[in-house]
Amino acid sequence: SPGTPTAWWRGAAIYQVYLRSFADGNGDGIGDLAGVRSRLPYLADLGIDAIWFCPWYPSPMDDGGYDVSDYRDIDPSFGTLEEAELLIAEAHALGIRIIIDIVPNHCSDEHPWFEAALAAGPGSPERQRFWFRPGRGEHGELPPNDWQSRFGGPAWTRVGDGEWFLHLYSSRQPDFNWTNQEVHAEFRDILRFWFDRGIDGLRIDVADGLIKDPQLPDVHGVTTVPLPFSDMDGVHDVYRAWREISDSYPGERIFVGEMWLPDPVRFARYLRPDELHSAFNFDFLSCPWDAKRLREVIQSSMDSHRPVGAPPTWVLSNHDVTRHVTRYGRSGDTGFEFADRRHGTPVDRELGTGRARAAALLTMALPGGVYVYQGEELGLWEIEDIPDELRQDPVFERTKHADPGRDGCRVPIPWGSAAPPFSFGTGGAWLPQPAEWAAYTAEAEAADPDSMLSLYRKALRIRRDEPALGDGEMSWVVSLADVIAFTRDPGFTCVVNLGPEPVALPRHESVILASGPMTDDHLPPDTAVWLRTS
Ligand code: TEU
Ligand code: CA
Repeated sequence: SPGTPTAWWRGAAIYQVYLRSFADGNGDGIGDLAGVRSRLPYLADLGIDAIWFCPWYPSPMDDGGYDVSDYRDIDPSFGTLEEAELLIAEAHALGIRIIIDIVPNHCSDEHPWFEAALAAGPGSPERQRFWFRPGRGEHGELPPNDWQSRFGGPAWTRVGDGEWFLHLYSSRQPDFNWTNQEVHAEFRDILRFWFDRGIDGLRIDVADGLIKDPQLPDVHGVTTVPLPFSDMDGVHDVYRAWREISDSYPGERIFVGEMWLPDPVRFARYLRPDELHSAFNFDFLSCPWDAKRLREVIQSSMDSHRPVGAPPTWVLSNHDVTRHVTRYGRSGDTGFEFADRRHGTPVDRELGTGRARAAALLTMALPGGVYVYQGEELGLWEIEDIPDELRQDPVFERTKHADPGRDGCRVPIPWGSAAPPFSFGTGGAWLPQPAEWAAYTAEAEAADPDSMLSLYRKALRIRRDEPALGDGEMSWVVSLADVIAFTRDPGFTCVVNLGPEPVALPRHESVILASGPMTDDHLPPDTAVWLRTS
């Protein structure tokens, strides 16, 4: 079923924890489960409904844990399985649900299956769990096809015996072969393993991946759909089988898909009642701060989700993209593009912060669920001046430094104190934090009623108690071209001014919350307001 109308996830505020950057409990400079457990009261206080953990499994950490070597355990740098179970119980006691990441498209080159495949050699059943192929060219010295890794360079790497294996991401992330039934059975068992441990949902990494056209045809540089490695029909069979498993557990255990698909109708096919419950809507990540464009992406999400009965979700930032304070503070166009992180383009941080505050109220007022990426509630910005030798993201190396990678949005969270590591832990932080963060620690912001943290706390709590917000419908209010205005029933209006001049507020009974100061019933530029209307 698509869930009862009141199912918890339909309007949930879900907080994303990038574990190694969240809080360090043992002083080794890397975030861990002990750190999260110590900060659960902070998260409960923030007013979120669930936490989504980026991968916490054993991993050589070539791609921050998205290279999994054991799907049934916890990386020792993060803690133990027992600790994860304690964390799940403690979160539940605070009314917080737990979603974990699952990475079914690929594993680590240190996964026992891949090690076995290397040892067993060409033609072995072990190799058939992955995509091993002979190369092209006279001596097999060329990759089997022209597919490119999403981290740059060919999607194939050659092994000692001359065969090549496929990896859509780094060469340390071999792609599973989902034509092999052992892969299907293995993942179904992994799902049960974690549902049995009490998790409330799974975020599916590269959910449009998994299935490849077994002919492995060249794409000749085409990057638009349909592609032989994305959004193939067979992937829906996988999720129908997975949904039977989640539905067999009590409570609403959910799947959240990560699909980067340009076509909203094909996107919504994953959200059918017997497949995934929900998926990340990434439209805001590439949409400039422009009323017309934002209205269009909002409308298109509403239109594509309605026929399948799934609520949309709203995402402003995550661990893969430039933080939105920075995106919105870029001069000129404020769109975002992966391949063009535009480090060095001037950023007006005050402007970006004001817009980020308004965007928070906008997304939290829209129908459906909302994601909060750790640190966005503190108004953190992208750290662009990380020295090259400290950068960790494989994107940086694979693109030969053309793309600085994603470290700038993964800098460890400042919790308190006046100097790095800002109580992230007692032993430093795995990426350098800027001195300016002294004014952006959770502790400093908690004491300031005008801080981003105070805004998020108020907004998330109002959102949780306000019957008009979360799942449901909205109606646009006809307004000025630079203004976004809509109502939610009963009696709630959200207005966002994206233009250069203050605008008069519509008729209202009271102001519930504003993202910045207002003057004489006028909404200043780059400001949002929630109104009680009748
Ligand atoms: O990302 C999927 C993805 O295709 C992009 O978000 C990718 O990170 C980007 O193209 C790189 O510049 C997911 C995870 O969110 C990401 O962190 C992982 O690196 C990736 O899968 C591989 O597991
Ligand atoms: Ca640690």
